[in-house]
Amino acid sequence: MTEKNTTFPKNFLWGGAVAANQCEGAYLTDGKGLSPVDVLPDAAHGRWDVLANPKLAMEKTFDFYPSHESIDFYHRYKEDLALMAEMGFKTFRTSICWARIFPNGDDQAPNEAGLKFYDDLFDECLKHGMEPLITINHFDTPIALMKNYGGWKNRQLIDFYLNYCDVIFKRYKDKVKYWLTFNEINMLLHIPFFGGGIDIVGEEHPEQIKYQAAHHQLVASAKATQLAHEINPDFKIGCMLAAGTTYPNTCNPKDVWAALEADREGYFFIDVQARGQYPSYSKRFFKENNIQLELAEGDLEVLKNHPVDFISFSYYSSRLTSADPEVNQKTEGNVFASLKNPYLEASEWGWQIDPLGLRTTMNAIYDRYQKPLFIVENGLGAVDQVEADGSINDDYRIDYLREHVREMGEAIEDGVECWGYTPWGCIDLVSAGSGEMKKRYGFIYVDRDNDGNGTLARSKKKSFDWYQKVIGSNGAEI
Ligand code: BGP
Repeated sequence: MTEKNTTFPKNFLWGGAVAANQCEGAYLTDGKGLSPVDVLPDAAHGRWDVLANPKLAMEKTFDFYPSHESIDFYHRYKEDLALMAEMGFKTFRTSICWARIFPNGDDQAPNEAGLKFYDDLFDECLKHGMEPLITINHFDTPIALMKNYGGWKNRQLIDFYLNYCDVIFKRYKDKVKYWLTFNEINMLLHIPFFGGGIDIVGEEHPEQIKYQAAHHQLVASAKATQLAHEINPDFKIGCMLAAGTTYPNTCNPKDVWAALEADREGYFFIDVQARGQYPSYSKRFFKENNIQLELAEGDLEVLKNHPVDFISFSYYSSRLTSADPEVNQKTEGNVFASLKNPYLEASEWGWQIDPLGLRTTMNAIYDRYQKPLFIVENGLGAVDQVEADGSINDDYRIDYLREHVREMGEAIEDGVECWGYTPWGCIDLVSAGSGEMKKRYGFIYVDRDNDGNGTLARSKKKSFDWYQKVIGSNGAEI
């Protein structure tokens, strides 16, 4: 089915997104240090146990580490970027792996081989006319910084991060314009090992530790924004939120209030990054939860003076909550607790599908901050079937994306300024949550299974042609 849709701005940045830690593989190549995913098994070998208790990763050797080879993007990126260019990508989102540049995080000098890899990668993007959109830290704080410093709960991480930023901003000054300081910064509260290289097991007051770590990241983000603008005033620096509006379970005012509070958990971060100060509600929240932030001199000033240029976010689903704890026990889906919404279908992994929720989320964020948006993740994780003739007919993925593109267009018609759209996992890669290969998001299929078998050959899915048409018509044909 082809429909007309003419709302997208002329220079709209259509593209796709991946992250170093989920696609590169080559986990010890060219002097790379260990990253969190390198010590995590897949779901079948206890991934969630390790995520909940990172000490297990330090003590135990697991049978299978999907990220060690992943889809070997490190060696195959030229072929992959050529396919993305064939789809017409205007932008390509990936991340720099911190441990490729500073293997221990606190090294005196950066690792030249790591820097060279990203030079080549960005050159290749530019050769194809794709603007690199780069996440500085995508669940990727070097393991050594966790072991030796306790991760982001330690204020020293701010300096290590800024040192890393200084090196990459200067090195890629003329190649990369769009930067995101931390992937899904609010995920720090839910998966502290991924979000901050933090182990909170056995801690007396985990909330205190998490919010202190959050403060360190927020200060690091503001200082990085300052540094970036000093190095190149044309740089555009964004924050990145795991977004998705929360609906109240009923029109009971208590449920409505619960939904507002649930959304504030994520907005908390963006309020600081976009408005430059801790939100008014944080004072009460900190008091009631007995959280006392340790601030250094100048912290509040730096937050105030260096807000981000734009707001990026991932959107997979809306959420549903209730004020009644008994009802809320029946949560399901993603790492974010959500009740089952009877009006929505769900993916095989229980992620509820809500295209209109994207329009609502875009409007809510834009109304709140009045800064340009960038949708840097969206998509459907599904099991794909390769037919005897090699074709992959992922109509379910096309349906998902079509409806989301349609609603994104509606939001733009509503007046929301949106710079671009990069669906997640544009090429199949290792899932962050489950560590599996079988949860696929791509337009490009990769021949590799959950056990690490397969040739790693790439092939086009049906959605490849669909997305090519969407980009070619600037969203007019969906
Ligand atoms: C986001 C992450 C990504 C990505 C995506 C899909 O939270 O930023 O890294 O993986 O979710 O999640 P999953 O891989 O668990 O399906």
